Amino acid sequence: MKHYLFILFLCCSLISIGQKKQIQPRPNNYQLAWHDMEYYLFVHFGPNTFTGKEWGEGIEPEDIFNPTELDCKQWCRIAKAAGAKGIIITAKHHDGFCLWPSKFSKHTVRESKWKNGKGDVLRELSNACKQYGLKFGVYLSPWDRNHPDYGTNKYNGVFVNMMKEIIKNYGPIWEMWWDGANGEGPNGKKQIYNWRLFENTMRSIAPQTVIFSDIGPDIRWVGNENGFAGKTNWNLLDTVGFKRGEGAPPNDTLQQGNYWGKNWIPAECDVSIRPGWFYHKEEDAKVKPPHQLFELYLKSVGRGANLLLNVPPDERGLINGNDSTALLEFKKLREDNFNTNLALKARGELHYKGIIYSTNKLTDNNTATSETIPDYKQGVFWIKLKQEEKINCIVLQEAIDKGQQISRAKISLINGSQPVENLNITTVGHKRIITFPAQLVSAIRIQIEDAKAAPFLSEVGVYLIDEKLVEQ
Ligand code: FUL
Repeated sequence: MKHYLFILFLCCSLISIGQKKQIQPRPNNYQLAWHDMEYYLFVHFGPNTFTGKEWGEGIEPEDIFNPTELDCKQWCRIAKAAGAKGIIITAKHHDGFCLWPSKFSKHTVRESKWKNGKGDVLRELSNACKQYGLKFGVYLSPWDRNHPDYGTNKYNGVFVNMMKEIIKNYGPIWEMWWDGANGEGPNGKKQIYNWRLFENTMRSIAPQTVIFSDIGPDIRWVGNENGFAGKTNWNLLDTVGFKRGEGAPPNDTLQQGNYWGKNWIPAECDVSIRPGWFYHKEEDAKVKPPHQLFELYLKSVGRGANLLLNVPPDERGLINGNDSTALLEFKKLREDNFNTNLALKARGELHYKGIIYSTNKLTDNNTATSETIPDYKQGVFWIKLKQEEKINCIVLQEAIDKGQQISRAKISLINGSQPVENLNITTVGHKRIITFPAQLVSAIRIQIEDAKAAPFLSEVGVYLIDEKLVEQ
C-alpha cells in the first residue's frame, strides 16, 4: 500500500512539474489596458526649461522656474487633438525641483516666485487631464541632485513620502516612471535605493498604477532613446540578477525581451520630438517632421511596444507651434493611411488538417474576438479580399490576454493562385505592422511557423499607405 501511495505521489509531482513548465506569463488587466494606450505624450518641464540645461545640478535658484503663461489645458488640447491617450510629466527631474509644493523638499514651486509660491503644476495638469479624458502619469527621478538626504538611507523615506503625497493629492496616477539614470560618477554620492520598499508602497497605495523602470515591474525601458523596439519584441523579461540603472540587462535584451522570460514586462519607447528632452529655443527648427514621427510609430507601436513621445513646453509654459503642428500632422498621417482597412469584413478561413473553416473573427475589427490553430503546424489562416487590391501594409494583432506565443510566421501575398511575395516575420504581440513594396493581391495566407503554444490572432488589417512612408 505504502508503495502505491508513493508512486501516486511521484506521478502527481511529475504532472505538476510538467504543468508548471507550460505556464506562460500573461499580462494583468492594468498591463492589458496599458497596451491599448499605444501612444501618449511625455512632458519634460522644470528649471532646465529656463536654464537651457538637460541635466540641472540641483543648485539652480527656485526663482528660475517662472513660466509666464503656463496653460496645462493647452497641452491637453494638443494631446487630445493629436490622438495621444495620456500625459506623463517630470514631477521631479534629476535636479530635484518638485513641480508640486512637496512637504518633503525645500526645492519646489512653493519656494519660487511663480504665482507667489502658490502655483502647482501637478494640480493644474491632473485637473486638465481629467477634463480632457487623458490618463495622467508621473515621472519621479530617484536620482536627486538637490535633496540634502540623498546618499543616505533617509532619502528612501523621502522618495516614498513623495510618492504617497502624489498619489493622495493628484491620483489616480496611471503610470509611475522611475528613471534609471544617475550621473554621480565614481566619486559622487552613492544612494542605495530601497526598491522593494518603493514597489511595496506603490502596490499598497495604488495597485492600479503601472510602474515603469529599466526592468519593470510592469513596463520596461526599450534600451534606447530613439523610439524603436526590436523587430523581435517579446513582452517577457527575466529580471533575476539585474538591477535598475547600471545593473540593467544589456540594451539589446531590453529591446527584444526574453523568449523564455518569466515576467510579463512589455517595452515602452521613450523618444523626444526634439533633439533634447527639455525645451531649448535653438532647437525650434529641429522638431521631428510628421513623416519621421510616423516612422517611429511603425517602429514602436508597429513592433508591439508603446510610444511615449516627449513634447516639452517652453519658458512660457506652452507647447511651441512647431511641435503642435508636427503632432497634428502626424495624427493626420495615421488617420489618412490607416482609415481604409481593405480586409474589413473580408472572408477569413482556417485551413486545418484538410478541412476549410470559415471565420469572421480576424476581420471583424474587434480585438476581443480571436481565432486559433490548436496544432499550428497543421493549419494556416487565409484572408480572402473581396477584390484584387494594391497593398503595401499588413497589421497583425495577437490576443495577448492569452499570452504571447508567435515567434515566427510566413505571410504569403497571393494573386490568383500564385504567391507574389513571401514576408517572414518573428514576433507579433499587441500589434505588428509590416510594410513592403506595393503588390496586387487577392488573398493573404498566414502560416505560423513557430509558436510557444497555440497562437491566437485577433485581427488582420490590410492597407495601402503612402509609398513614401513604407519602412525602409
Ligand atoms: C533619461 C534622463 O537622464 C533624461 O534626462 C530624460 O529624462 C530621459 C527620459 O531619461 O534617463
